[in-house]
Amino acid sequence: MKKTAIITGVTGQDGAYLSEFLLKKGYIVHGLKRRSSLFNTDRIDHLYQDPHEEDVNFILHYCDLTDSTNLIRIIQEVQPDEIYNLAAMSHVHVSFEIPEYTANADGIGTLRILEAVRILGLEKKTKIYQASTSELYGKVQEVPQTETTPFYPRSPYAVAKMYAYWITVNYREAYGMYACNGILFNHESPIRGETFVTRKITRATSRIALGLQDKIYLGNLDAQRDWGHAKDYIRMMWMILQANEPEDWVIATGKTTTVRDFVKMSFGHVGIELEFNGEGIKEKGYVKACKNPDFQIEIGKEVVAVDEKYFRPTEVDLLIGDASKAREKLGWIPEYDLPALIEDMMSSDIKLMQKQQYLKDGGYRIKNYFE
Ligand code: NDP
Ligand code: GDR
Repeated sequence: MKKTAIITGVTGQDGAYLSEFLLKKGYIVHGLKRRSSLFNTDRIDHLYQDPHEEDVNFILHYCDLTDSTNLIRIIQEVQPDEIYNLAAMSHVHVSFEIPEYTANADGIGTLRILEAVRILGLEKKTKIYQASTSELYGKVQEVPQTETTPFYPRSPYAVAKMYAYWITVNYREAYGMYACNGILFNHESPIRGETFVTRKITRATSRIALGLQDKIYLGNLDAQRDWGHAKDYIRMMWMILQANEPEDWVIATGKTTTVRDFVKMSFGHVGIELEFNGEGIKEKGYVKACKNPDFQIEIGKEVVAVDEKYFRPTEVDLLIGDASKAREKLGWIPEYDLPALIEDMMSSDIKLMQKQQYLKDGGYRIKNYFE
């Protein structure tokens, strides 16, 4: 018998990688996507199977975490062995703009899934993975952060995720459900959303190197993050649900890097050396040297500037995780370090931007509707 899994947030970065991973393991995967006015399935188009064919293993359903009725109906229909709750309004800065929606989707949305499983009497059948986050640690209480480090959330996103974390623990303890939190530190990839800082940097670096853009504006360059590769982290989501006991797990690389150094490494990847001068919002990054003959970039050119609008009302300054428990008990070993992650993201974005350059050189431009 094939195992059946539901993945919420299937159109997101992790949803796409996890779908491919589970399909390769022989699962039947039911992906839940919310309605949008355009197709937004780019990340999973390569997995699409025509529902009219026989033996379809990848099935998409419309679903929104703010609507418990659709969750109950789909879970009843599918009777899943595993549910991976990856759907969320996942942007920390944006959560300050839409705090109520964030609480509803990220916090109460998790409750809706747990409660649907309980209402349907699937407590002993269905295992649940909750996408918890290092943002729970927020204001630094302890370094490195482990499963026992106290939480101090610093954004509406993190507060909503804190509710989701504890309601998952509560349903496990109250109803004996196999429900677990993966406390995942930042994980990135070539398909990371374009407004998260790493992808924003690798896209802009590629465009600047190719002469398509002059500079990038960023916020807090001093923030430190423990960045890993999404491919390593989604493998761990699956391992968490295969463990003997339901528990909560930290997943991290154990190394931290500033945003500034991530910028330098990305430019370094294409042979462009940067130097930074100035402080706070006056800080700027300049081209110091260019060792790559493919890129005609002027020495001394200002390519990085700070814009206050990217600062958050409350910031998380330093994240660095200790994943010893996952390493020792589940044998998790990440395959990517930060240089390998940057290599993967930069090679992908350079190719993507070369396509844009080709179109630009060919005279293509987007026209207005009324032209
Ligand atoms: P993404 O932002 O790439 O994907 C989020 C997914 O959730 C998208 O498919 C999105 O749909 C969907 N979604 C958003 N709101 C709703 C809603 N109301 N109902 C149904 N679906 C919704 O996030 P990631 O893949 O990076 O992260 C996956 C999960 O892990 C998230 O919960 C995130 O908070 C958490 N997390 C992520 C970390 C990271 O570093 N990536 C680290 C720790 C935790 P659409 O495509 O339509 O927008
Ligand atoms: P984060 O990721 O908030 O850690 O949440 P993000 O990449 O948005 O920010 C990381 C750090 O970079 C600083 N920063 C900027 N951030 C963005 N987005 N844009 C900028 O221009 C910029 N300049 C500096 C930020 O201030 C921050 O300190 C991610 C999400 O995936 C969450 O869903 C997840 O839970 C956590 O990671 C772990």
